[in-house]
Amino acid sequence: MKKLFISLIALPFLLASCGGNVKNAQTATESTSSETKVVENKKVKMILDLDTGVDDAMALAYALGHPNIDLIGVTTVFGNVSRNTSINNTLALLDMFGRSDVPVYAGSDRPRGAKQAYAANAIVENIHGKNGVGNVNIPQSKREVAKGNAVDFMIASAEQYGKDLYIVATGPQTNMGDLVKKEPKIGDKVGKIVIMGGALIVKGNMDELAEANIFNDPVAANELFTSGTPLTMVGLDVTLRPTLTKADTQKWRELGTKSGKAFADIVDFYIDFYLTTNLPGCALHDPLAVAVAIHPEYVTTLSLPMKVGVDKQNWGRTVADTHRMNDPKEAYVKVAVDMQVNEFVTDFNAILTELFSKN
Ligand SMILES: [Ca+2]
Repeated sequence: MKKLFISLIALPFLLASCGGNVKNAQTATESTSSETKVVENKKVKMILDLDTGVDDAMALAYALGHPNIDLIGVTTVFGNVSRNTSINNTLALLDMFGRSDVPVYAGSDRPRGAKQAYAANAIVENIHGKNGVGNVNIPQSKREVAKGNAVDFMIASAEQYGKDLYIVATGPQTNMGDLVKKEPKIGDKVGKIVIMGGALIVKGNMDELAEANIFNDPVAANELFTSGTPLTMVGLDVTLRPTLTKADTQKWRELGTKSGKAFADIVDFYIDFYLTTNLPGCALHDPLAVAVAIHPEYVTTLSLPMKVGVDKQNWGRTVADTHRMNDPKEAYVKVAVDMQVNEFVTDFNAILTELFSKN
């Protein structure tokens, strides 16, 4: 991977690691190993923007369990499920962890240009289950969705918390596109924006070019990527590398708690799908994006002027814009291209096990 990675560095001056700028590919690789113990040792406010399927559920659990994250709200979008199912799943999961204090806001229910609300198809249901949580029955919440919409909540939170606020979006980027249009300076106001989506140097998972979140609304993703908003893209280049097996979920089940048993069943459904691919277990797409917000040392990034294909041939392709390559100011998207797999998986398992042992 490292050899492949270094050979791909056509523009060394653009290379950066999340921990700070470095001068060339070799030092980038070295700096990754030297930064493995660097942790942002502060508690941050976080908003998650979710299309709550199985890996969003794991991302939510990771955020709730992480000692450095204060989850102040969840905004919802369509994707793995409809927007309304995303709301219901998020409310139910928050109840499961005794966190009915966390507000859940409605975001967009459809991609740009769609005439009707999005509904999941059979392919997505085969991955996440008809209900988005592996067809596992979890008690529905009696709580209502919060008043107000997702984007207004994000903007108000940015005003309130400023650089202490991190936004992590792990569904289609429709709400995020709306956000940068309504508040073009959002990137200057908040501490960090991280998204799960895209594929730079590996092929997509919808077709050769496109990753699913981006594929579901490339127009909105392109609005975000070309808005001048600094963000970190955590895509398939890294998210297919850490995996979870049924040996891991069995340990959750053996905790004997409600959440441990429920999550073991939910994630086993997801693992069953991945076992039909060439992976040994399920990928950890969304939780990795949350982890990278708090632990930038888990990934090495390339800073690039990114865009998203919106024409038929390039639908959903996340790629550097050759017309902006020579302007360093345009390289505001950090694309994760390498990662510390063991460090993340160990951290992820420790945090979820601790959370499940208490709920
Ligand atoms: Ca997701």
